[in-house]
Amino acid sequence: MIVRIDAEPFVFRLPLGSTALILIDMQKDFLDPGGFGAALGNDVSRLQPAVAACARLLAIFRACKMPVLHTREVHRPDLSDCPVSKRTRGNPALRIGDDGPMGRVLIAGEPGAAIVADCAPAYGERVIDKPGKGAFYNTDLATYLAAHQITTLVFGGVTTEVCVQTTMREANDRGYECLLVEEATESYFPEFKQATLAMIRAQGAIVGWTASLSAVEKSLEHCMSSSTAG
Ligand code: C5J
Repeated sequence: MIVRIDAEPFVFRLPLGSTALILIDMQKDFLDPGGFGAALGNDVSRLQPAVAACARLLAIFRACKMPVLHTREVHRPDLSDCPVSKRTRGNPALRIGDDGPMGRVLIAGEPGAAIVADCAPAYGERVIDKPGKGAFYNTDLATYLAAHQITTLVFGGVTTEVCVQTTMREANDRGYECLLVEEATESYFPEFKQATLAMIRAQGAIVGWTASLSAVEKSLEHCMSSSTAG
């Protein structure tokens, strides 16, 4: 069954049986004070609105019994998967792998690398650890999606113009139909968020679609109530 969502630049067709939600990097290291985002000089409070919206998307997809994936931008403790260029770029207060208030920055297993409580993965939901900005680079995401016959991805997460946009472009190039939920993504730079939304849907959805959370909710209402009934 195909559900139609009121989206930009035109209606998004969401096949119920082959769509997954993918939440990008809803990690303490980006959202909380003391992490990587803050070390780069950003005001992390700007990302907070995405938490409630992503939590709502999670509730919708779980109620519809549709697959949910989460990504985390993390590196191995020995940093063997972190290019020197990534670690040494710029002049952050803390570099990847340094000890910070939430443990070693962007290192797998450290407190800061965890997904924030309101968006925490539920049992059975796939978590993709990724060393890059894009979730397809050096991960088994493509294999997982192919094995589960997923053709369509609904996106939320942070930050809009970095890991969300990079992953959406990677997915688009691989033939996935991609929808970004506007309230479920945030940037440290509001103007970058708006520019990214515009870029994605420009030229007849050259990268994908965007839609409001309420439009997604409205279109999936029926499936939520029929999945939870009885
Ligand atoms: C960044 C991300 N901004 N998840 N990562 O470095 O967007």
